[in-house]
Amino acid sequence: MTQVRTVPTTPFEGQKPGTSGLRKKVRVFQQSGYAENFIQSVFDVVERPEAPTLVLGGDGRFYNRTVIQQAIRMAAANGYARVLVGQGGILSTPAASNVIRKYKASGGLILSASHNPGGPDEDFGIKYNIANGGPAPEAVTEAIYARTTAIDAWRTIDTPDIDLDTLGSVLVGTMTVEVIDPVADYADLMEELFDFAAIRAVVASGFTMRFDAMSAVTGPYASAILEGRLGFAEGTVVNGQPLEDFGGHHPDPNLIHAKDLYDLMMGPDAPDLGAASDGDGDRNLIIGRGRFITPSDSLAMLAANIECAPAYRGRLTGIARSMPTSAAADRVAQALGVPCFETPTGWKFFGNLLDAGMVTICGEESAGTGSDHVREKDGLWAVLLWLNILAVRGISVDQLAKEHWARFGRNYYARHDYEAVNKEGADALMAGLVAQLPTLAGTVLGDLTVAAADSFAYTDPVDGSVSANQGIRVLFEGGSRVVFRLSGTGTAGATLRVYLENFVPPSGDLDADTSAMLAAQIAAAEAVAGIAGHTGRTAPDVIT
Ligand code: VG1
Ligand code: CO
Repeated sequence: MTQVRTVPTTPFEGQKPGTSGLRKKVRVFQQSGYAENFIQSVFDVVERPEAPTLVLGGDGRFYNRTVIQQAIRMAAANGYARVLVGQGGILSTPAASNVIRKYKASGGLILSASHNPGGPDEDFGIKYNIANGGPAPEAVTEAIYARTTAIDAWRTIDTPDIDLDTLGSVLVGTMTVEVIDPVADYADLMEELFDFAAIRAVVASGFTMRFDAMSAVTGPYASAILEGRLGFAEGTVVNGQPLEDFGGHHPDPNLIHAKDLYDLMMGPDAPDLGAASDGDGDRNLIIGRGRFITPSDSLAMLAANIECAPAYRGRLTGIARSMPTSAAADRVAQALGVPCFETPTGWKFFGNLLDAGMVTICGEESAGTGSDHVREKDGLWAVLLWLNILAVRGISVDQLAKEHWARFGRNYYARHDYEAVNKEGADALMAGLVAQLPTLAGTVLGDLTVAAADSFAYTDPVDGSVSANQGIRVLFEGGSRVVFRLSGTGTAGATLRVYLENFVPPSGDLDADTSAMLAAQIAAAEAVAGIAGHTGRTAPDVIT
């Protein structure tokens, strides 16, 4: 048997997983032993049965292959019986979640920094998912972090890199490594969930779309499903080749980084549907001809129409949304007579609700939507559900949106991001808000009066665990609100997110300009938080 080699090490500071795994600059990960310390810490603390299987894959960004090869050697030295790795080291985040569940793996390592840019000077990340296919819950990430602060050795075996590009099995020590097709299982799952025949029929009768894969991981998935199985014309998928640096762009599907798509959809040559996904394939952007759909609205509209999709017919048990996500979904839940849960930001908080069958569909304002088919948000899934609904109902995105608002009212919504600001300033801003909390109710800020304000804390209804300090909520009389949070995925300084929401009932103006509808909330946010003073910024970097 191949000899296990134990390599002495000392802890690195700051190996604390954030909203979604450990994310750092590539240069940080390239320090000798950095990735190894973290991976060994995972292996040291996570639950594993006898002869466990590990799933391994990533979004194809720079440094992906290096860490995959090292993780295979370390898995062999740490008692894994089998590793399933995506061909070329590729697995989108939702596809990895599916593979973990389908092949009953004990967990998986997903190598991605998601929507963060890639390349030698940009970002890398490692995330561990548990046996249900979902992101490790906080108790597990905290145990991993604690282990990183005390680690003194990692284990490996000395064996050359395996061929990641050829499908099939090889032995690494006594462990089997199977290089699997990253797309096939996922595409099969999508075909089980949705009415592909109905979609094929509208495509054949002239329905068109553009899917921008942003040179990230969804290219091969989108090509196989949209052009391959559904019959969309060749060229429907653009930027479909995964690149190590995403072509120098941020693989973040929003109106800034997917501006070409947005411009196309607002212009005279717009296809029926425009969509995009992020670095690791778990986010989605939906734009109809002349009509952008906010992710919060998308969740509500998908939930309201989920009966159109065969796999969901008659089985919507509940809806969950992250706290900063608009309350549009709450109104749908109420109308359908199912509960709506409000969780902290990050997909890991949906896992228990999904496992317990308490919710069927979940979403976040950050362009994440998903269901109980896997335990991650799923970009292409959301696009396919939209296609399924449009095909079955025979209406446009714009018509569907207008009909939805006429029934439920409209939650005008925007998020303002102040990126890479000074950390001390951002912390001071948040501390200033916390200090004001006891006296904010009743305060008049311009046209608005504060009804209540708090620091959001969540008690998981399944296991009772409590997560405090999940963002500051300022709720105004009349139902509008402002939420403040610091990002847990950034790798430089701090990123302040300000979430703005204003509800208009069906009798109100349903087709107004979003920034005009949020002007009072924007002014109130500045007045209460002193954003310019604390960050030195007079305008956000990104508005989504
Ligand atoms: C952001 C989003 C959050 C999302 C997370 C991971 O986190 O706000 O909703 O779950 O990214 O998404 P934060 O802490 O930066 O606000 V992904 O697609 O980057 O894995
Ligand atoms: Co992502």
